[in-house]
Amino acid sequence: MTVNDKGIYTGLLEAKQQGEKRLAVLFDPDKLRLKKMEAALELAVECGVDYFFIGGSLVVNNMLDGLLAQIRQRCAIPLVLFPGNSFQLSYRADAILFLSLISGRNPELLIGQHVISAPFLKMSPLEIISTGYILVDGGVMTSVQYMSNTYPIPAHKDDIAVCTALAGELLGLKLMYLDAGSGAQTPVAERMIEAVSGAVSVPLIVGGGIRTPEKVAANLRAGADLVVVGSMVEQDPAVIREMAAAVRDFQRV
Ligand code: 1GP
Repeated sequence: MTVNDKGIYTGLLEAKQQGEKRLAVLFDPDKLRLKKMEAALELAVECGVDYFFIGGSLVVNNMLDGLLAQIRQRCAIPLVLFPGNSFQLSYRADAILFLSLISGRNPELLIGQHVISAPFLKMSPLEIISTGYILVDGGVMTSVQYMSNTYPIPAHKDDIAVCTALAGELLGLKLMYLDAGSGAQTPVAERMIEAVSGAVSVPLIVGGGIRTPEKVAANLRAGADLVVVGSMVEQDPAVIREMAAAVRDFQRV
């Protein structure tokens, strides 16, 4: 639906300017079951999913390259790395969200891992999209919270989220990702999405704990430009249909 010769980021910027919304499905290589992945790929193509995000907090198995190759064989949906650490890199993707965990104060995830991966990325054909990653409390200890050793922003502290996103934008980060973490009990509230999207002009990604098409639509109304769904698709790939319909219906309104 959105493969853009000018690149993924330009595609996102143009979509934002035109008020178009995007949907990404997150595949965590550790959690994926082959049978479900095949169903998910088929539905993603059929329903016009815009991107696959690939990554996780651990990625303990050695599946990343294989997974990317498998998806690539079956469809042309852009593959965007969403790495939990500097081991989750591969030339087989199209782009990488070069994440800086700006809600946290762990220097490794603000700059340390970036230094380690910079030479690899500089040589790579990947499109590199610098992204401010803002972790918001999702009501439960998520893997990303534990693994990153950072405090998430409290769910009701919209002002902290806004100032964090603003600082990220002023530092030159090209995307903001508001995430309650995979499997969050409580997804990021619409009020916070609205506050952040009103404060920054870069495209806003929202994910973590999104379980219903209604929440997808509510996030888009609040100002999210791209919504990410992971766990629900892992449980039941059929949800792609209704999540994608929510994005499509939103564009029609
Ligand atoms: C996590 O935003 C993603 O970083 C997706 O979260 O797995 O809860 O959908 P879920």
